[in-house]
Amino acid sequence: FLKGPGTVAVVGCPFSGGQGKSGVDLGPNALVERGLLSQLSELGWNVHYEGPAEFDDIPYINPNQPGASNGREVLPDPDIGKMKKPRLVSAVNQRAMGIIRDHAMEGRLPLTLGGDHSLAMATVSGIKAKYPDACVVWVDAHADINTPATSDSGNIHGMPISFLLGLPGTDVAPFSDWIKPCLKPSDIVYIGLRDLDVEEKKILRDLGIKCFTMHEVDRLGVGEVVKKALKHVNPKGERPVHLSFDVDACDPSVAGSTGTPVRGGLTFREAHYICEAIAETGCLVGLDIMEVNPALGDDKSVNETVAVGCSLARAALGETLL
Ligand code: 5AB
Ligand code: MN
Ligand code: MN
Ligand code: MN
Repeated sequence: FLKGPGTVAVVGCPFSGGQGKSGVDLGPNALVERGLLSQLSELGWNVHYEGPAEFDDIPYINPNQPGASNGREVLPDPDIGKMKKPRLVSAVNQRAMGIIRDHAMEGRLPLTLGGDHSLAMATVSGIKAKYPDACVVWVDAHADINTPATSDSGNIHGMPISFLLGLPGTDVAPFSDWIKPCLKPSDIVYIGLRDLDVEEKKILRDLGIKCFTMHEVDRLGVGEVVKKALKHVNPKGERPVHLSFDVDACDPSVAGSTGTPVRGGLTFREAHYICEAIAETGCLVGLDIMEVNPALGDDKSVNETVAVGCSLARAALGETLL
């Protein structure tokens, strides 16, 4: 698979429908306007960018497009079970998946800019279509493994992993029209967890999914944690790696402008170290920078969070490699 700087396809996904706070749809443009594209060029990457993905024509009430949009008829999107905006989230992800899969098929490394983390349904499905053996490193304060039945909030950004694993209750239309369960529990490892729902803990235990919570980061140090995490999913260093980074993995003092901040997160260096260590493996085939919300927090927090989103992407794409 990919070695060294090749072509990175930046896929902006301005979408907030997987959760309740507006503004996370502004994340992709904020990262691009901060200079992400030229920063990646300077690292030696050939940067492919076609502007943000278009979701405005998707015919369901879209929190990013108040009222009817583009003169098109807008359909209602009532809850399915506890799931909020299920048709919209499914349609957006189905479209994003096609874009990401096609970039991967062309040999580009998709860098998806969220947008809320429901978009990982698209990113992981798209990467798995090209690299069936890919493993996933999920860096997040949360496990995002609720099923439609276990979720308290109904927010689909807390559920993408359950769909990718095909857990009970996820074989439901419209998602089942396009998502194939493509992950096994042994294909994923978590780093940074510290805010899990009771039912999520039970799922993680029952499936034996490897988790490095903040407790392990404290005990072992981030260096040892990443080493063990990579050894778990990629023992021979032969598997393609997809890194899904939710900026709320970082401490709120580092990345406060995000919808679900949780105290006690990764420091600036710990967060970057994880990305650097994955860059060092030479196995990275897909990258997500998710949940940057420039509408939350004061100017300082927004500036720092957007800057961290850019620097995490650079770190994962080899900024510190000699
Ligand atoms: B994020 C919570 N577990 O299901 C839920 O930010 C939070 O993508 C989910 O990690 C957080 O609503 C989703 C309480
Ligand atoms: Mn997340
Ligand atoms: Mn999170
Ligand atoms: Mn979040």
